[in-house]
Amino acid sequence: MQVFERTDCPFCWKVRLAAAELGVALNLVASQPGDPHPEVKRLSPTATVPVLVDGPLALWESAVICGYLDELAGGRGYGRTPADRASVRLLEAYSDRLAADGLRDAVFELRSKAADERDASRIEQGLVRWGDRLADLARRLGDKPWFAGDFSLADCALGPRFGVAEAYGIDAFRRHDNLGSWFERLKARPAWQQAYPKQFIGLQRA
Ligand SMILES: N[C@@H](CCC(=O)N[C@@H](CS)C(=O)NCC(=O)O)C(=O)O
Repeated sequence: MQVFERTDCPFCWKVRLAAAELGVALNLVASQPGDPHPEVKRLSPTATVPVLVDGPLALWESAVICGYLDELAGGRGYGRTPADRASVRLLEAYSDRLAADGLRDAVFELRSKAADERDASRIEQGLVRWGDRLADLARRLGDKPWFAGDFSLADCALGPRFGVAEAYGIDAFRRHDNLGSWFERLKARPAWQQAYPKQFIGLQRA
């Protein structure tokens, strides 16, 4: 199975982490930011990564890709009961949409501009949104070890958001003890090292 991807993209990172946790081997093909691989343009109507190719099948939404990998691996990654599975899918949607939206502006400024060119108010407003998401996520996690109780693909989805934040020095999540402990537990899993990005755009400037 081939996956066209960008090493720093949190959606791609989620797919790599899920695959590593599920024990599914992927053949990764690099696509460049802003200049997608020709196969990505051909196979994905959104021209976004990740794109998974398995024989005649081409999948271009990370949540659909994770669902496919989970089914290939036996279907336990999203939980056992229909209610568990729906809850994990909701947490994944939360990560893909709300957590992503909370973090995007601050990371964009930090990674693509020199320090003296950054829009401080955009960073500040972005961090306020991210802070609101963190408070909500801390409440959802509560005193559970993992977001859905047992380890699941919800943790694989949320982990890279925190990983990106950490890489760019946005460590506000540590103000919530439970989120900080959850993230350390996640980082201690062997799959985390296997899936970790090779580089982050513009990090030398951050
Ligand atoms: N909903 C999509 C979002 C994917 C997405 O936004 N990918 C970004 C990278 S993080 C992308 O491909 N941007 C265009 C580019 O890098 O050229 C998914 O879950 O797969």
